[in-house]
This record gives sequence, structure tokens and C-alpha cells, in this order.
Amino acid sequence: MTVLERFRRGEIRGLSRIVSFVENREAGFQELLGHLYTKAGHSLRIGVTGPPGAGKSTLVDGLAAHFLKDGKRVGIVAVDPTSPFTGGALLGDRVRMNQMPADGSVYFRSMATRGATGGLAGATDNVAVVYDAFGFEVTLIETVGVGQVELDIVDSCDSVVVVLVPESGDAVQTMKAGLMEIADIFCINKSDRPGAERIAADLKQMLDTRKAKDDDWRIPIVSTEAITSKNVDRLYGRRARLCGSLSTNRTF
Ligand SMILES: Nc1nc2c(ncn2[C@@H]2O[C@H](COP(=O)(O)OP(=O)(O)OP(=O)(O)O)[C@@H](O)[C@H]2O)c(=O)[nH]1
Ligand SMILES: [Mg+2]
Repeated sequence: MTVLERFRRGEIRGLSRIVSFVENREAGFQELLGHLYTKAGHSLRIGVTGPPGAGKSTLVDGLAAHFLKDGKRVGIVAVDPTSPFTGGALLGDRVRMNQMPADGSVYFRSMATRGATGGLAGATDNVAVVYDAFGFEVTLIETVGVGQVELDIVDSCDSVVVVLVPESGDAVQTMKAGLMEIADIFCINKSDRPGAERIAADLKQMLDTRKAKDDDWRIPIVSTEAITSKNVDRLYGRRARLCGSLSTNRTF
């Protein structure tokens, strides 16, 4: 059986090979992508971004579990533009990958810089197209930080969750970093830590100021403790928001 046949049959092994093929830009990958594009357009793309160690992976796994429970197949891609590693999954991500069910309902891929940040947004986009064509109803894209590359990566998402933690500093910094513009939902994770209420209140105040100028501007803030799954269901409960302005066949 060819790789493409395996892919079409929904086999993870086929998917994995196709993702690598596209990621490594092997000869003919553009043609293949062109073909896959015609099969894509059904997957909801959710970006999850925030500072290093904020709990993004833990949250993404929690959200993925909720989607899976609701019968949705989920593709995850974690992008780390700042990683010193060249290619391949990071150690923690390998552990994570091993814990994924092997039934084809979920797949995880980690992308490091491979030496150059240029084109990383495009590469992420390509992987998301492969996921979409494979039949994943949801694609979760985790990315670290707040630089231009990260902003480019989440640009193609239907919605973006910005994860902050009590240590993230004040809301003014968040605004300066351009996060206000991209967030559809704010998640204050590690709410078990001191200062969580303060940052949530700060953020709310800042958002309220924005709202006064623009009535449509209303970004929910959800406080979570991803490590114990506390309130992750509340974040998931905002999935009408997560689904953005998608057509009804893509809303859950
Ligand atoms: N106290 C506390 N720790 C948490 C919480 N959520 C995650 N952590 C811990 O924070 C650490 C980082 O979690 P990750 O999910 O790997 O964070 P991340 O944002 O994906 O990290 P990077 O991908 O390296 O930027 C881990 O040790 C988690 O167990 C939380 O709600 N409370
Ligand atoms: Mg992570």
C-alpha cells in the first residue's frame, strides 16, 4: 500500500509520513499540498499562545481531551520558534506523544526551528492543511512567546487563546506585546498561584476600557489550573467563542 493510500484510510502511519514529507519540503511536496488543499477546509484551527512554561501544553492536552470526548478527532502541532534544538520533538513532547491514544483520533507533532525561523509560519500552516485533509475536525496549534513569528503563526487560526500566568507581569505589558489584538479568549493559568486574581482583575479593567470604545469588543477571561484540570471545562465551554465566526458545519 502506498503512503497516500494509508493516509486516505486514516492510518496514523500514513499521516506521519505525509507530515514529514511536507515538513521536509521533499520533492513534489507542493503538488501534494495542492491536492490536499482540495480536501481541506473543514478543520477548526485554534491557536494557543503565551510565555514559556505558562502551561500551554497542559491546557492543549486538556482541551484535546474534551474534544475527543465529544467525538472530535484532534491534531496538535506545537511550535517552538525559540528552541535551540534542531528538528524533532523536544524531550517533554516525546513523552507526551507516547501517551496519545493510538487509534487515529489524535495526533501530535512538534516543530522546532531547524535553524531558521523564516518560513515557520508557512510550515505550520502546511501541517495544519495536512491535518485538515486527514480528517481532523480540530487542529490545536501551540506556540511560545509573543514575537512576530508567533503572531504570524496564529494569524491563520480561527481563534486564539492567549495564556497568561500570575508571573506574566501586568496587563499593560500584555497590551504592549500585541496580545490584546490577537486574543479571542484570555486564559489565566496557574490560578493556584499568588497574584492570579490580580492579573485577572487588571486584565478585565483594561478590556473594559477597550470595550467602552467599541461595543463589540468583549473578550472572555477564564482562570484555569491546567495541572489539575480545574476550570479547563470552562475554557472548553467557551467553544462557541473558540469556533469563532465559523459556518454551522464547523461549530460544535
Ligand atoms: N502550579 C501550576 N502548575 C502548572 C499549571 N499548569 C501547568 N503547570 C506546570 O507548569 C509547567 C509547564 O507546563 P507546560 O504545559 O509544559 O507549559 P508550556 O507553556 O507548554 O511550556 P513551554 O511549551 O515550554 O513554553 C509544568 O511543570 C506543568 O506541570 C497550573 O495550573 N498550576
Ligand atoms: Mg509546551
